[in-house]
Amino acid sequence: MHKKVYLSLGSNLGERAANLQTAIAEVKNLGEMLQVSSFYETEPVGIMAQPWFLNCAVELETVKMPKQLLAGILRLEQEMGRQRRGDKGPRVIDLDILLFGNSIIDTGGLSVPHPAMHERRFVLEPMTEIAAEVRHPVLKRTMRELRDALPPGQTVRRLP
Ligand code: PH2
Ligand code: MG
Ligand code: MG
Repeated sequence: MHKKVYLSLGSNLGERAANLQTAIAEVKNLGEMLQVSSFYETEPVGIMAQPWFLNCAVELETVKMPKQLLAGILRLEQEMGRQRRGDKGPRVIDLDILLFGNSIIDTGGLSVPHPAMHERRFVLEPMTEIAAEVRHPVLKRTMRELRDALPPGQTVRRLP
């Protein structure tokens, strides 16, 4: 079965835009890329004392199962030199599964929808750009509604 999947991509180490471009090119091996958002320069959320991120979101159509897709993503992060130190510090590349069709998944190592996506402007701005009317399967709100409901803060600037 073909499923529509949304991923969030982020980088705040090295050549951030080139890192996103490399990851986008590699994600094309995991399915058919349907949409890529603009890149956004975003204030760090969580640990503030780290460089600003570039973030984007992509829409992918895939026949992979969620765990297979996750394995492909983790392999790509490793190939791009991601150091996992068990923290939320700076990273060359981070790819997160936001939505996997309408699936609700909560198994060891994979939670979909991404448990924090509805709180993050760096996710919801690019998602509103490419998937404004797509509905969160748990919260039953669209990406635009979730974005509009965010409290002020979390600076996000769309790059030209
Ligand atoms: N990722 C995090 C934690 N904080 N902040 C921004 N702006 N962008 C991110 O991608 C990001 C973050 C954990 O993965
Ligand atoms: Mg993340
Ligand atoms: Mg991640």
